[in-house]
Amino acid sequence: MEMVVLENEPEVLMENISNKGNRDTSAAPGLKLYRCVAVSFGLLCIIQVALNISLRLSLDYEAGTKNLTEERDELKGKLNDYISGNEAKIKTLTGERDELKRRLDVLISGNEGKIKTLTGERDELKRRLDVLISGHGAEIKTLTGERGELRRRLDESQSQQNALIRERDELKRTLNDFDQLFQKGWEYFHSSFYYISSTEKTWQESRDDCVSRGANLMIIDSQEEQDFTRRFPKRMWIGLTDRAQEGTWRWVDGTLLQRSYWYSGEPNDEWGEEDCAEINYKDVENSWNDMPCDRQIHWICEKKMAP
Ligand code: 2F8
Ligand code: CA
Repeated sequence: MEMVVLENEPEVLMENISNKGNRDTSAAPGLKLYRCVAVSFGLLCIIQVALNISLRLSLDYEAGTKNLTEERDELKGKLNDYISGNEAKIKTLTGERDELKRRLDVLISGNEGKIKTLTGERDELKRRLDVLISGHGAEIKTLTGERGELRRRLDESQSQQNALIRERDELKRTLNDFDQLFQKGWEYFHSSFYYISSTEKTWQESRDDCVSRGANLMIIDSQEEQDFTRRFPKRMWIGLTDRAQEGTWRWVDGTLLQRSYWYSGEPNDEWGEEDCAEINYKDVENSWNDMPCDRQIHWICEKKMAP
């Protein structure tokens, strides 16, 4: 019977191929057998692979476990070596600790009474202080207020004292300045110092000299100052000029001339070249004259002091 099947197999196969996938298995028992063999072979392969993997894993695990065990044993050995090498030290330290504990206990038990007494005294003092504070609340409040007021007044007088010190120092400096100027021959009048030269220079040179002395040529802006100039019987340059613009007279600080004291007929700009002002006619109140700036005469400087 089987022989018949095998003999017919090529024909069956051909028939199956010509049927192009016809699922009627009853018509191809040989194909069924092939399939069984193929499936079994495949399963065997899978089982083989699974066996290989599990064998590999088992070997790795064993090796890992072995390593860990070896490491643990090595560490144990090292720890034992360390302990045996430091045993004496550990023993000494433990002994010392126990001795200290014992002495502390003795100390505490020997001073228990003292500690109790001190605690009691402290509590009593606290209690008495509380009684004192509560009994004198108003008094304490008043005293605190007074202390605050005294502090405030103290601060106030301190700052007043500081201000006085500053003022004193400023006055000292001023006094020193005054002293120096008097010694150098300056005259004091109405919050200004005046210097009357003993030599003669042009208007510009005179002005430069005043500046080098920390001053400038005199600016006359009051009747009193004009009268003051008459004390000096000299022809003197003052700080007035119309050099910048003919006919517009300005003081050396840049201000325009307001009240003037020109002598009668002045300023006349004689020869068209008189651009600087002098005190000339000392016998009269209106004593000013315009003069060529390059003429050499005396001059008067003014240094204003703080009023
Ligand atoms: O008469 C006034 C006249 O006198 C002199 O000139 C002759 C003055 N000049 C000099 O002193 C250089 C003028 O300024 C003055 O106006
Ligand atoms: Ca003149």
